[in-house]
Amino acid sequence: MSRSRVALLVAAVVGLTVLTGCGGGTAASGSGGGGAITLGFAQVGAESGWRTANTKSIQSSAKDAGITLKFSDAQQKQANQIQAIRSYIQQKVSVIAFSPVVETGWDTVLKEAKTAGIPVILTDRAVDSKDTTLYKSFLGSDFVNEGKEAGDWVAKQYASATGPVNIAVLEGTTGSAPANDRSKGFNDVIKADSKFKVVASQDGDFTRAQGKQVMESFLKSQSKIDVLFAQNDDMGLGALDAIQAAGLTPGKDIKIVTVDATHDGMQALADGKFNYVVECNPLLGPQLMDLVKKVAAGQSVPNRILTKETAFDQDAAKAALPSRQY
Ligand code: GZL
Repeated sequence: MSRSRVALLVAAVVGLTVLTGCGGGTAASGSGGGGAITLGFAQVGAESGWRTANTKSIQSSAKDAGITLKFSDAQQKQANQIQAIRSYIQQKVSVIAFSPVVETGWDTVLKEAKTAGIPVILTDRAVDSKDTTLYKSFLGSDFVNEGKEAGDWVAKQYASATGPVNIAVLEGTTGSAPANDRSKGFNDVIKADSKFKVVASQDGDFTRAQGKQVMESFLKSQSKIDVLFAQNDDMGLGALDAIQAAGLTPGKDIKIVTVDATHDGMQALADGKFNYVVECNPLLGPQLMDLVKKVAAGQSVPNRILTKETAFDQDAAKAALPSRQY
């Protein structure tokens, strides 16, 4: 073979190596080949301080992880979340993640994602699908334990009371995992002692406006409320307005226990308007992005990852507030 043909052959081999080496190959959109990852995230909405912190965590973590984020706000409507998931399937994203606004009604769209070969990760809230192959993992809190913590605090506060102790409950969004499970955890504790009477319980949709409106109706219909269990800070903060408008002192005339530990909730606790707050950590972004990378690379991941959380009384809130991230 002539020198010039050998030179051409060598150049062609080197060129091919350089192309393959620097490009890392043309990975499929699933990024199994280590290419860019695109995450489609269908968020519940923007209903509360917790949700705002959760969204910020997801958006900033995706950026830090070099993951391209497609993000949608469903305004707390399941149909919008399903529509967003379908659009992510059509766009052939690498991974889909979402916080299901309610527990039921997901099997069909999750089967569509599975058929399309797009892995799904649940964050924050769970689904009631019996087929656990429809999603790779659940990352979030133990809502039953959060409800139990709130119930345990009430039981401790009124251990020496003879009762009746009248309790009002501002429930989260009907059908949502946090509402279902916080109610279960709370009721499992208080049903053990007949002095505890749930005299009013209603959906406040996790928002301040609804929390205020429902608390106003409770105060009109109930002659005596000793304790308010608000299943998130925002409904509790809305209830404060109603309680004060009725000439009552929150934290004293009506003891208030909530869940989330957002900044405004912790401030109300430090100010003595709330009495106890159970933490529910919204900062799921970093853990979610680690999961997305592993799932995109076809690695196996735990099917349930629970976040670490605590609870605060008024003194603990005063100490913790300066260093809180949300
Ligand atoms: C809990 C989350 C709940 C929060 C509310 O993980 O789903 O939804 O407790 C939020 O504040 O609206």
